[in-house]
Amino acid sequence: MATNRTFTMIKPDAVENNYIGGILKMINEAGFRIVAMKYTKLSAEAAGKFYEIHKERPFYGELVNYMSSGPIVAAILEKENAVADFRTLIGATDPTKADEGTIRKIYAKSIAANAVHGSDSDENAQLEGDFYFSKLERF
Ligand code: IDP
Ligand code: MG
Repeated sequence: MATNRTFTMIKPDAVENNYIGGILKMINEAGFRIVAMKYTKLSAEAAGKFYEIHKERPFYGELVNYMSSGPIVAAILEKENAVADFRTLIGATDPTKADEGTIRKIYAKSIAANAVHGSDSDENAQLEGDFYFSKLERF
């Protein structure tokens, strides 16, 4: 059954390019409510742990380096059908293949530096939210 929450990160390239405001505006205008949010930076160790499911993929090292290269914004978002609707809002992993009007089409630089993360399942949304936020940090 679909839950009503997903997890996102605004990635280092988008933070560096001052796109936090633009991306949050798109998220709010698409009807997502912010449940939890923080501006933080992943250590290489934490990024490695967060992306452990991709450990065997050829780009894992590059991904861990990149995700620990600068600050990010992490957030839990709420909306009906949150996981699927957020994946639609962000667009394809590769911004050259992302639909017009999606966050990645507008803000992403490359397949690696692709502006935002979005959970791919309810189960991962729960795990990823728990990675960053305690119960007291959710509203
Ligand atoms: P997703 O973020 O659209 O769910 P995943 O396949 O889960 O895409 O990959 C996780 C992240 O790994 C991507 O968002 C991107 O930053 C990075 N990534 C995916 N494929 C490649 C690639 O072919 N080269 C470099 N980085 C990649
Ligand atoms: Mg993914």
